[in-house]
Amino acid sequence: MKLARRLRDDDILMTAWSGIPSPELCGILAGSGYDMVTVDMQHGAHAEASAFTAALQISHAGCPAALRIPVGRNDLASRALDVGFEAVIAPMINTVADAQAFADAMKYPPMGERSWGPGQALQLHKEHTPASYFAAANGETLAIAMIETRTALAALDDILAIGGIDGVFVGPSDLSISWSGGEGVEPDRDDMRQTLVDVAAKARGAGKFAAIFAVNPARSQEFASMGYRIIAVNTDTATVKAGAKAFLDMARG
Ligand code: 3PY
Ligand code: MG
Repeated sequence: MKLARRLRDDDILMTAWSGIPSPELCGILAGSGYDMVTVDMQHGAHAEASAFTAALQISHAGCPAALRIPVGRNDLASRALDVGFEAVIAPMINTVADAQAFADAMKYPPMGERSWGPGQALQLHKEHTPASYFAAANGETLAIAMIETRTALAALDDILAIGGIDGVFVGPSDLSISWSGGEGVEPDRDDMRQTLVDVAAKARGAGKFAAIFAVNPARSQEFASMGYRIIAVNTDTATVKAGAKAFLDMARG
């Protein structure tokens, strides 16, 4: 599967972020030059039907698909892999126990407790027989734990030490809420910058990768130079609005 290979090659992947529950729009984003498309069931409006159909549209456009599950929905993490998503992003992983439960849902024994049934995944990833999928899945499908509170930062080393966790994903908006003790949302706070550098370095030191959400797409190269390997370039809603504004500005002269 593509995503794990590209991360092993140390590529920098820009992901689209889909909250509008349209599989067709996901297919359009997948064909627009992004390296991957992430479907968001935490804050996005996707239900299972739109998310699972989006996995087909994204894959048919030749792009890897990731799913962000709602908080604690590890049952959906396993299903996401069964329908062909290559990665699952779990929000609000604050403790080693949170991370271990997520990893267990994502990995087949002996590493974890994932149950067998990758029906649609085998349709999408035709390079695999059932036997080769079973042998490869723990290495090729990615469990990504979101680090977005001070509690999670304190547990980061232990979360990174879990075999079934492949990478960590910084959510700077939630982190800024926790950082400020609930004073407000300020994802681009200067005083979080060194912590962002440290998270990427710790992930690499543990042989894992780091990802981050760029509310401001102009910060993407800065995040890449810190060592982040997956960068979410704002949301589909922001993307559509920016495109509409650019076209209208052009049309109105
Ligand atoms: C955050 O910044 O909190 C996120 O979850 C990004 O999606
Ligand atoms: Mg968040």
